[in-house]
Amino acid sequence: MACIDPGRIQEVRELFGYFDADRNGYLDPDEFERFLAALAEGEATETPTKVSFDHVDTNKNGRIEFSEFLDWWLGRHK
Ligand SMILES: [Ca+2]
Ligand SMILES: [Ca+2]
Repeated sequence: MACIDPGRIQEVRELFGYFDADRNGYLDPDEFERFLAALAEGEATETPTKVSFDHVDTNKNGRIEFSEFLDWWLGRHK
């Protein structure tokens, strides 16, 4: 990960924290569903991308850590 603006990371962290409803530091599938639903609404002008939980959960442990979320988000919003 080269040259990522720390402000950008902070933004993503807040987003992640907002949808981590039980504050355990991970997004479970339910929390991720809610996140996608909110994302789809916010992206009315774009084609909403259907993203599967497994796609973001790169180490396949059944929960999305912040690092996984960050990598996915930054890859998606270049
Ligand atoms: Ca959680
Ligand atoms: Ca994971």
